[in-house]
Amino acid sequence: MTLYDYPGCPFGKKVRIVLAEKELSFDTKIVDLAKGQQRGDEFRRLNPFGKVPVLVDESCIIYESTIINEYLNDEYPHPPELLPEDSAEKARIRLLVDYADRAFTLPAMAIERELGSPERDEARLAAARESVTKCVAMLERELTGKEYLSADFCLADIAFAPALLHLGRLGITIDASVPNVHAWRARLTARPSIGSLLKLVA
Ligand SMILES: N[C@@H](CCC(=O)N[C@@H](CS)C(=O)NCC(=O)O)C(=O)O
Repeated sequence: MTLYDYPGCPFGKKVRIVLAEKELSFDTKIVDLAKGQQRGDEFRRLNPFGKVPVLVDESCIIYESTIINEYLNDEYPHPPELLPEDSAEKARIRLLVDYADRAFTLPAMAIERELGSPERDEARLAAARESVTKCVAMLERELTGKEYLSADFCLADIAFAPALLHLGRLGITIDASVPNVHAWRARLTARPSIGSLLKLVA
């Protein structure tokens, strides 16, 4: 199995967590986004949209981190099962995964980009911060009385993890004011699949 990835890409990290949870071995191929390799014909044959991550599992080529993670969970069903069985609960978890990508990870990436830009767009920065802050408030409510976003650790916990680990670097503090999120982050970081991400080149 080969994962096409770029260091620091939160969507690649989302896939790496599932690969680690399933104890699957894989090779990594770095697509140099800074050099525009994602726009080359060779990579576009794998993903016509020119984005990492892409997973190649024998003859199967998959892009979009959410689809890759669902594939891995279906194809390698040995523990842990990362989606609940109940259809309604499964739909709720899938909505949370989608929400994590759109309302948390992408705005977190926008904050990082604006903070590092010499021509910072303050309005864009404020909107991205507001989205991430609202998301943290939603998570605080969602995690009341729970260890994870579903009864067991699941794909939604995984979808939030990469950006969650880097919020401090973006000036967003997860502290005792959001005790459920604070405890959840500690629980997630204690899992080897997620704790090991902290050592990856950010
Ligand atoms: N929705 C996609 C997003 C992937 C994505 O945005 N990847 C970024 C790197 S983190 C990328 O490849 N960007 C290259 C480009 O847009 O040219 C997923 O979940 O896999």
